[in-house]
Formats: sequence, structure tokens, C-alpha cells
Amino acid sequence: MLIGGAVAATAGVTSLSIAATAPQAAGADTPPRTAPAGGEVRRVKLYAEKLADGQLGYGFEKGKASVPGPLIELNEGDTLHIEFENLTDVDASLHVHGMDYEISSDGTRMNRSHVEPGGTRTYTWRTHAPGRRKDGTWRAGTAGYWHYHDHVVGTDHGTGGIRKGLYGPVIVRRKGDVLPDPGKTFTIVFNDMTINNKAAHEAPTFEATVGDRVEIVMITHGEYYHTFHMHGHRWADNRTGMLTGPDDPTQVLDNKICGPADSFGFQIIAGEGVGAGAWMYHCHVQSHSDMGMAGLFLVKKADGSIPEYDPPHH
Ligand SMILES: [Cu+2]
Repeated sequence: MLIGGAVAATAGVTSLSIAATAPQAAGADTPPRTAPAGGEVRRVKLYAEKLADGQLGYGFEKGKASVPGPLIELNEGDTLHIEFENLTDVDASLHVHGMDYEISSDGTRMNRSHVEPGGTRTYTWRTHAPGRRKDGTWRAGTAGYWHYHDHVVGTDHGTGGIRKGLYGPVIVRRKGDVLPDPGKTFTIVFNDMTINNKAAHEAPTFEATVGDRVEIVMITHGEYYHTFHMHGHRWADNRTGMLTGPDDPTQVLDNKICGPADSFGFQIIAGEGVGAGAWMYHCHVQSHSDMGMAGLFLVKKADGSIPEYDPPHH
């Protein structure tokens, strides 16, 4: 397993990924790669900084912050030490959902685990596999689609930080979980009335080729409830978003209600059974989609073309 510089070299600064094998689009015809067992102790640098447009972002390198922040991927049993440096001019922090962390890694002002401008602090996240407690009850594992965010900027709940873009995705995998194709994990955040803090009607576009195994991490922040809808593709409403077999009773969806700080994720085979096209994803609250909470999942044919797609002219 890799961390920090080695990962940045292979996966760019937008993703902290396990990169276990050489990137190779497997498509849906060959067995997908699967997650290894965890247990690694890993380290990474994370910066919070002001972006050119006045928003705030997290990034693995100075000057490379983004909204959403970079994807952090772990396997159950891994421990991650995050050396967080606050390059903004206000107090900021790192608070995560779903992980095991001590109060000193809470990222809140109440227990002085925030970071002053120019300061650094190491936050430690631990994860664990599921198992039986000594009392016989079952303890859930950490695996899931989670997220991190600031908890200090603006208010003691990080309302200003989240509003300006200080949030990002975390995926914890269980040994044997199917992995998406390299570079095909996309994060979609409904934050107030924006998608990934983009202006209305300028939601991000995601691209894949028919047969790619694509993974979506969907997070909600802000003031409103939304419904996340994807055209032409469906997922299962469970931890992985995939059914385990013919008798798995999990409901299959193409639309899911989501509220502030919710997160979920799933994998789809791009264009499976429906082919290439400019497939929409959007909030299905009608006034919200009309106000611009809609983007495109561009699924290309093998030759790169997208039937019936008329790209926007700027
Ligand atoms: Cu909405």
C-alpha cells in the first residue's frame, strides 16, 4: 500500500488511492479487481487553503486544493495519520464521519482540536473490520462511503467552511470489495443549491466509456433536502451500492433522498444495457433542477463519440 508522494505520483493529487495494480480499464467482461485486506499505517499531508475565487479547499499539495477535497481511500484495519496544515487566514479543522478517532482528532473548537492560521496538527483516523464483541453482539465494520469537512470556519459547526468548499469524500473498503476502474470514482456534492460549489447550470461533467466500472460518491451539505437521480443507471441501497446475488433483497434505486451530511456511494457499469449518451444526473426536486442542480454523465462509445450529444457552446 502506498501513501503520500508515491500515491500522488500515480494517482495525481485528486485521489489517495490504493493503486494496487497497474491502471487498466477492465470493463464488464473481465473479473474486477478487489480490495485487499487492511492493516496498513499510512501518512498523508493535507492542506486547507483559499482558492482564487475566494472559496476554500482541501488538497494534498500546496496550491492544489480543490472543491470537493481529494478522495481518501482506506481498507478496513488501516490507520491514517493526516498532517493537516492550515494555510487560510482563519481557524480551520478536519472533522470526519464514520472513522474511529479520539477526541483529540475531533476537529472542533470545544476540545481545541482545530488549527490556527499557519498551524499544523496531526489527525488520526482508525478503521476496523466487523466482528463479534465479547458480549456476543455484532459490531459493524468501518467500510462505507463517508466524508470529511471543516467544523470551525464561520461558526462552531463549520457552517462557513462547508459553505465555501471545505469538504471531501472518504471511502473505506472491506477486503474483497469490488474496485472501480482507475480514475473512475467521481464525487458529487449537493451543497445548498450547488453541485460541488459550482455556479447554477455549471455542474460538473463526468466522463466514462461504455463498460467502465464507475463509482459515484454522493454527499449532501448545507440547508436543504434533495433527491439524487441518475438517468439510465441504477444501484442498490446498501453499503456498496451493489447486490451480492440473485436473492439479495436490497431495493434497487435510481433516485434517493439525501439530507445534510448524508453520504452514500455505488458502482455502475457505464451505459450497461442502455449504451452511450449524455446521461443526466440531477436533484429531482423540480425547482432545484430548474435552478441548475443538474449535470452530465457523458458515456462515450469505444471510438470516443457520444450519440445525439450537442456539447454546450460557450
Ligand atoms: Cu435539491
